[in-house]
Amino acid sequence: MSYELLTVDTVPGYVAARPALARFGAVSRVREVGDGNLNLVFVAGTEGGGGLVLKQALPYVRVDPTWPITPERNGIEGRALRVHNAVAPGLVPELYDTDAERHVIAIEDLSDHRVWRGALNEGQRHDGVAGDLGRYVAKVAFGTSVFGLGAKGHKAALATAANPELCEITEDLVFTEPYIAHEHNRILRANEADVAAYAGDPDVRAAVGAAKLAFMTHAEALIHGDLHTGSVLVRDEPHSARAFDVEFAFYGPVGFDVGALWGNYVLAAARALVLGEDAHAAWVLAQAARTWEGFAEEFAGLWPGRADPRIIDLDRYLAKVYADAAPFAAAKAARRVIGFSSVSDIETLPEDLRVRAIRAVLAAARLLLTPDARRGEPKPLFDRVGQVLAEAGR
Ligand code: SR1
Ligand code: MG
Repeated sequence: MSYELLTVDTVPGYVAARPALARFGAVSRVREVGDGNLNLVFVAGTEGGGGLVLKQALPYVRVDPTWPITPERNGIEGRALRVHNAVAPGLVPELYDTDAERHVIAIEDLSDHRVWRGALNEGQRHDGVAGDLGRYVAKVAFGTSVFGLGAKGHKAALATAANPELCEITEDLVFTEPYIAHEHNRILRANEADVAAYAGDPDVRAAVGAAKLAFMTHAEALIHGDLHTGSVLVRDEPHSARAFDVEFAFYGPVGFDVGALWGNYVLAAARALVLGEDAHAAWVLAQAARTWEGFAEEFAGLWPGRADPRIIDLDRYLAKVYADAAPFAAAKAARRVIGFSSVSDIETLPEDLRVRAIRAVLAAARLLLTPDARRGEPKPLFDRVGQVLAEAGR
């Protein structure tokens, strides 16, 4: 290892030695709270009462140390977070410091928030979050794209934001491994036929293949790149929603961020339905329209006078994002019930309910991969998704 990893004991000295963090004063207490797949995360409280979070990249996957992964992703995250703060302030954590030698970023302490996935699993409703996230995606989509930056600005920004290693993880884990026999896949015996039917369907494979090509080639904006409900922090009083963990950020299709949210609403709804929480499932699925409305309204509001109408018509671009989002949602939901890195929505269910939830998610993914799902409005689409989930998850 060519750099020193932080520990709860070394964080106070580390913070004291960082000029950019001098305003926080002495660190008096430290907790390691990382629960994701990749990084160390420390919450540091100070004597003055303020706090900050240090996120350090490990040079391997935290949940599988035999799997090397570049720590340079930390610098990529810092650069993306700086940009996202500029275009979408208040919707992401503030960035205080970046350390390219130790692969650490220091960001705002949002300990008074909680991870949205956990709240959804408990049946909690945080109204307004889905719309905020749509607005976040729109601000980033506009502000980092050819629409907000112009042709040369877009090309210059694109040249500074390559993230090939983390893109490769997504290309493999989301778009490839669930559709082949792979050691990462974890499939319950009772779901083997469901997965085989889904992954072996030529229409499914063609649609997922087309989505993968779009992910790899549509360099529209500096998207979040991993916008699942575990990458969102929420707070009720006062209301707040923040997207975090932007280490997968790259110039990609805007519909991938919308689709990631939609796919995770499908997972949350499948959980609720097999638990008999029908009203919660309906609320969760209604968030797909809230996200889309937030996105479309914010994007349309940014458009007049700023985007060059000779490039593309607004409605056509919104239709393009929508058409991309549906198959991305399918791929993002399906990967969580077949391949590496499942989610607590599904994993914490008793096995008999997990089998039904997985079957339901795959049925919903099939629907989202159909040509009809790529046009229209989210309300009828996600009403139909709810019906399919309920029927398949019986
Ligand atoms: C090896 S990384 C596995 C997953 O964790 C991240 O949250 C991304 O979703 C990635 O696919
Ligand atoms: Mg993450």
